[in-house]
Amino acid sequence: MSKNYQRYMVTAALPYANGPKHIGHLAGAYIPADVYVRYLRLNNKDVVFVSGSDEHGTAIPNQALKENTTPKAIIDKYHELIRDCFEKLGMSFDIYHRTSEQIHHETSQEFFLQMHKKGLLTEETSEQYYDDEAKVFLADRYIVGTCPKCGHTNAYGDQCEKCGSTLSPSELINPRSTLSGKPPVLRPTKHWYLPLQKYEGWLKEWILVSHKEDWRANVYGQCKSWIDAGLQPRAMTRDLDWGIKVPLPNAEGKVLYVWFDAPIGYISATRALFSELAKGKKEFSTPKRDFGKVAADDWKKYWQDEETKLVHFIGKDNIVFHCIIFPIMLHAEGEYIVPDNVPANEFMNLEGDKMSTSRGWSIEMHEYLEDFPDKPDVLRYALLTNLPETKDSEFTWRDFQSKNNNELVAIFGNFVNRALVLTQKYFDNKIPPVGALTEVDKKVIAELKEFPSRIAASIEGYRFREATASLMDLARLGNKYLAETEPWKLSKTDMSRVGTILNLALQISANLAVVCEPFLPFTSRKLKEMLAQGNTDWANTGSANLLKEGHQLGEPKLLFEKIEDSVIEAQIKKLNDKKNAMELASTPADPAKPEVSFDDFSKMDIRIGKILKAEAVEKSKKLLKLQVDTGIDVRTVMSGIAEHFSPESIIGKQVTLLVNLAPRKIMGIESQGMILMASDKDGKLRMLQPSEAVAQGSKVS
Ligand code: B3M
Ligand code: ZN
Repeated sequence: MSKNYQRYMVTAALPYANGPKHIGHLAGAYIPADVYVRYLRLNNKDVVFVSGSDEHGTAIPNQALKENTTPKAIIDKYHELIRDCFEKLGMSFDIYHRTSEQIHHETSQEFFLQMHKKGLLTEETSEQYYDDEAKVFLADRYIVGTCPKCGHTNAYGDQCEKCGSTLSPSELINPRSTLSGKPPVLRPTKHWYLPLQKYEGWLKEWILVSHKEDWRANVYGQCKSWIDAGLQPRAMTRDLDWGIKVPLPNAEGKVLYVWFDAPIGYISATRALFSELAKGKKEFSTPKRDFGKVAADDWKKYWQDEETKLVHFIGKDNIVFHCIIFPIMLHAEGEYIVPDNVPANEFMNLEGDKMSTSRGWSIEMHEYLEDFPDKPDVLRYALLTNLPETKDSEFTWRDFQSKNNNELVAIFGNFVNRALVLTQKYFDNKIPPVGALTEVDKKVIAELKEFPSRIAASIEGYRFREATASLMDLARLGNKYLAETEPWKLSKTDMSRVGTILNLALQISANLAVVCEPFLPFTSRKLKEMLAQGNTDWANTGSANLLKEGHQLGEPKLLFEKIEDSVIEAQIKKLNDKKNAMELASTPADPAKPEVSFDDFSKMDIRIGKILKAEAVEKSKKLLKLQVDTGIDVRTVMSGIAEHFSPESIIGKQVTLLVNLAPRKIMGIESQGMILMASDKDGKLRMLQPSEAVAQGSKVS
């Protein structure tokens, strides 16, 4: 902030292409980054905005295993899904790249080689877990065992998902490989390490001294505790068959550590962008920017020139990589600049619980877009007003509804609509002239003038929540102005006064159309159409003279629409249903009972019978009294299924029953056998029936 930079390089974390991404990710990195960049572009700043898919690391082959397909199929599928969602939500990346691209492999390998050549990496051999049967070294995620902290029997080598502890594979009790199920063995393996501790002095000066004031407290605090705890050498390579090959001889089977290559992905994305621009292949999205002739090498200005302000937008779980490890790489390599700021967000919870795709407690971007395809801005707004900038925040569907109905509709939309509809009614849809100004008018003009710089200061200080609140205050100002001046009451008596009021209201609307663009880009476009307004720079806003007298307006339309309770209730139900279904799918089946002999088993006489009669049993919620034709006889069976089946629904159905179970009295009635049912993990019962009807009394064996 202190320095006046010539250009900006803005990055948003590269999401793993191993699954859909949820709205917590949007709130963490993407929406704030997009607001920032759109704001810079409105100020005609030279800015490049990149993101893309992180397609390496064990997350990808892991998911391939789960979906029974190849890593390549996984990255292709999820890259496309995520890219498409981002586009529909208005993320204005100049390029959304992929780390599987050739140019990225080359860039990362060159980077690694350069560090190697400069002697910045050390080679060390250590003992790591190896699967003798699968013949591979096991990444932490491929080792499971008993958690030493809580006793959970399925903890991963890097983390126990039950108690949340961070673990290392050697801490697991009874470790076993997820590939073969066998206990892994320790084997020596060689890797290349980055001695982070050597850069402690530089880091202290750079972060702890230089950025004490301008970095967020949460980011600064995390960095400080890492540095204070003392840094250790960190392996920059892995034994894995999915990733970027280590470009050295004798490095068979070794790939670059995903956190080595992923951040370099920002650089390769920029390279790819400029190589396309240089070929004239791609339109640069910065409006009004004169590039002159772009050379493929121009990417270097954005990464290697001190006059560039580099800003990384990320979530808090990525802080150490973006504030410590990657900057050390950039600094050590020698040619590169380091970030000016890393405005990382905390997490956004959902309806009182942590957001999690794997537990089904999430709103995935594509799920939102399927249900609200015409409302990208409503989500942007609901998230922006609730960003976890200083602490974890929470998304609720009720809050989403209220932000839409009580703010976007009732304030923003209502104000603009009144101004436009009245102008259409009284002034033939043309901007009326301004007459003599009253005190109220002068006050509103003075207040309007303040807004753009106030919002700008918030954005430049990475306080996007505050910026969004000010944006809504500008709409509020307009609403209040109309409420105070009541032009609809003056149409009979003082048309020139009505004209002045509407002129000013439309000037405020035109300001809103520009200033809301970073936050609500789709609304901005719509509003500009309604006002028949061209592009205006941020610098020219704050003026009550954006639209000239006599200017012909477009058709007024509604900017936002009310969201009904039923829609919100359906979303809450959908969320709960998804979680329950996921829980069911991930609950392991009960372990097997102790072994029995064939003789034991063959003592049981199991038959197919037909239910002839079924009736409720007085004073019992659980029991039904059944008459069953067993083929041998017709008998009475008392069955505890009343909570799962109504009597009418099972009459005439075939069932499986144990016919030689000793009779016993239940609620005073003798039960002569037992109906067999499948009980699901949630306790729900389902009938066991032959796939086609068979004669009553058919044996089951
Ligand atoms: N893919 C982790 C994540 O998606 C990682 C970020 C890389 S940023 C260079 O949160
Ligand atoms: Zn545990």
